[in-house]
Amino acid sequence: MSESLEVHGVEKDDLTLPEPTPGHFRWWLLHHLQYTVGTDPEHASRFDWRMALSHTIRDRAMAPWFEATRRTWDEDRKRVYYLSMEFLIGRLLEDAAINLGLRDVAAEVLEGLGLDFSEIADDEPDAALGNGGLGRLAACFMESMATLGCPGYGYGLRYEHGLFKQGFDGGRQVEAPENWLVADNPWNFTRPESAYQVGLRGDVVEEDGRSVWRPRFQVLAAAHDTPVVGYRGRWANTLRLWAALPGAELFDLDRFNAGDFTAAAEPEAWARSLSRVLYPNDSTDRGKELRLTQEYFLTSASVQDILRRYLKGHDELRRLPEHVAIQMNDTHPAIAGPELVRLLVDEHGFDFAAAAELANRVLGYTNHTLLPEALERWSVDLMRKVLPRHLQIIERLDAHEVELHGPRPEGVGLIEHGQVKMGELAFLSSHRVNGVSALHSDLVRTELFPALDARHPGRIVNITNGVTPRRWIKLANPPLARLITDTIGEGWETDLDRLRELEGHVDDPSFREAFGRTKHLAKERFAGWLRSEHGVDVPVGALVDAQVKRIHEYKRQLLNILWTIAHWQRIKRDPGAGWVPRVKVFGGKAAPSYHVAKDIIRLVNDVGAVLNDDPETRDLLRVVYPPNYNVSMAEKLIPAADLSEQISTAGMEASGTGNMKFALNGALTIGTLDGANVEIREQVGPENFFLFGLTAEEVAVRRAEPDHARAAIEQSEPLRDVLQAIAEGTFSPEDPHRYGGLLDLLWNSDWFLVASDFAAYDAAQTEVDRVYRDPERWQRMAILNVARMGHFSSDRSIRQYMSEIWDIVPAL
Ligand code: 26V
Repeated sequence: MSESLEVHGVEKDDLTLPEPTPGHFRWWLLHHLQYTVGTDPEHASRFDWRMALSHTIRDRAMAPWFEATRRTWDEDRKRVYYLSMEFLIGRLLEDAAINLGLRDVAAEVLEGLGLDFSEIADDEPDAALGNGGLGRLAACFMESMATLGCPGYGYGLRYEHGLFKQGFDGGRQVEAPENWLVADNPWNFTRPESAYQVGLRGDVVEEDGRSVWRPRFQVLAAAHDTPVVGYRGRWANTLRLWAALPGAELFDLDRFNAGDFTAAAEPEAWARSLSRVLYPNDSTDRGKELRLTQEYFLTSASVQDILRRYLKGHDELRRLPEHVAIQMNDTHPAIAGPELVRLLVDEHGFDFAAAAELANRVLGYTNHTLLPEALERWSVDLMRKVLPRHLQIIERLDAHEVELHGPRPEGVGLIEHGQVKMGELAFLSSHRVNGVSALHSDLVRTELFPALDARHPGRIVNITNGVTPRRWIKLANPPLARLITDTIGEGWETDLDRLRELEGHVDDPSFREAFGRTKHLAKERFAGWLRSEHGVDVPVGALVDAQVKRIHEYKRQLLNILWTIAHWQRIKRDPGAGWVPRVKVFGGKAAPSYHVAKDIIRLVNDVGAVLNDDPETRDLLRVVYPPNYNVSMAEKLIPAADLSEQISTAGMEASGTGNMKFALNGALTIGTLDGANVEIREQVGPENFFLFGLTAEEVAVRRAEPDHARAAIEQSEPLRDVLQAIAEGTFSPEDPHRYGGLLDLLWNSDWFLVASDFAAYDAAQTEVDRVYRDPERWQRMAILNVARMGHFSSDRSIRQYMSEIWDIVPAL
């Protein structure tokens, strides 16, 4: 750790940049191109220009960044620390440019140089440091905290390889490593002065009646910071990502000198592996030592950093909760409870009960899933091997809870069947536990933690997710953003409830025409991208129907593609029946070891190949599945969509956030009563939402009925025809039994109730077509969706976290 040096005579004004007029911006850009990037304008590549542009914009983030840090110190403000294994931030350049108010001047200056802003921005790799919803939520939250002036730090891992790149080979998913860091990352600030030792393994010895952990290895956590600027550039927070480096003792110089280079490098490679790659599973992953070690590495480095920062300004750790809130994004950092207790007891002389109480007042836990296979459990043996001291503390915490609250029923403890249950640990370690939509929070209370809820009433609260309107309207959909500003004035970007004012314009013909144009522009842009990037043409003017998200049985992409087949069969039977032309867009990755999900991907591609090639139907129905769905693809697709598929089995999708992005951009939802769909429907009005399917309660009842799948299939002729076509090899003529496994699941178990919901889904889709044939009506519904989605701004979510969990007031 290196101390800062004393300097004299530096005034605040010494750091002030001139107003970003086009003239100055141009000068600055050319300056960076030559003196930072080291190229001259005649030879600069797209990459060089992107670097120069990023530096030019990044410079403007420094003033708010320093200012926010200074104010937080000077005013001794409480800070929140958001611990997350994932931050799915996507590209940063345009986002920063918009928030700093530099997007237009940058575009103008570039144009003067014969360059195009979007082309340069498109050169940036998408930082895919997350799997899906949980990671993207963390990114939206970081942006909202900065916009509201909530002093906050995101803590995560600096994965060398983000989520794998998805390709298709004969319709099958193939995975390739992702390499976002090979080129320079202009948003990174390496902080060599902030590095921590993270101990692993070893044993615990008793010394003078105290437990002392003697770790066998030390891995070094090195900080890499990215500024996160809020809208209008008034505040910036830090996203701090840890890279794992070998501690000095891990390099065996003697061995190296003896010529055994490979063996000497082995422990080093092991240390670096902790931040090498993001785990690509988004549900099942148990008993993997590397994963547990990664989780502890993130948590320990972060908690050490938090305490160091606190102790720089305070000496009384007992008052930690007045100054520090730590939010655990799912159970992945749930070792934070034991880690904080360990540091307080072993290094700061606290007694156990006081440490446990303090930790509880600091920590909060957000649950993002009820799927049993996604609830983390680690074997006691593994825990003993990797984190022996933490295992002791977990056992103490478990006993301590009984001391405080009395004996408890079977199945409530932290350790069961030789496994440590991280959900229960996170629950007991936290003063607040939150679900991410109203329905989900109810289920957390009644299904997941009923006994703990009874012992700790009031601990579970709901905070419905949200998304940032800066990225998901302003950046992704500039024509819509402009129309909104032209109609209701500025300010809606940070006060999204103001979108309601659009309702007054819903019958205004000129507004409606302009609204229609924004959708049309977005569709053209998306179609252009499909053509240039993927070489596929789609019919213009067709209804764009999209389902993009991780491929999971519970999300029911299978239901969507089965219906697509049924629709195709109907068109073929009566091609002249006035069908609404549709483009079915699929997007999403499957975990590499999730075989059923991979079969579904292949089926979608196989079906697409046949349908898109059918001259009778191709103008009326098309299936597209561009590979490698990521944040940047979402930014292009979502504004273009007419219909948003949110069709999970009720009770299984915790919230969804894609559902919010689509509705905010004027897509209508076809969906079940699941996750935040319930609240979206309430907000936009049931008449502006295509609802279908069993409710969560009905799902439970239906599942218990023997042979429910077979019964449902036998009742639906269209579904039978679809299954028969698949079984006959219509979509895999060279391999007719390819989908035998999927069909068997459908007929004989159908846990996700695809068959039971098929008829209702079919009816809802028929209704979609009926309404779409009346463009006035459709458009009215779309406008009302936009106007009534203000509730789902992540600013609202963050304000709720601040008041209901963190006890922090915004600085702005
Ligand atoms: C679990 C695991 C398990 C081991 C390997 C890596 C890994 C990565 C992520 C997860 C958690 C998946 C939970 C998740 O992403 N939940 C989603 O959270 C969204 C934000 O709250 C919510 O909108 C989605 O409905 C929910 O599925």
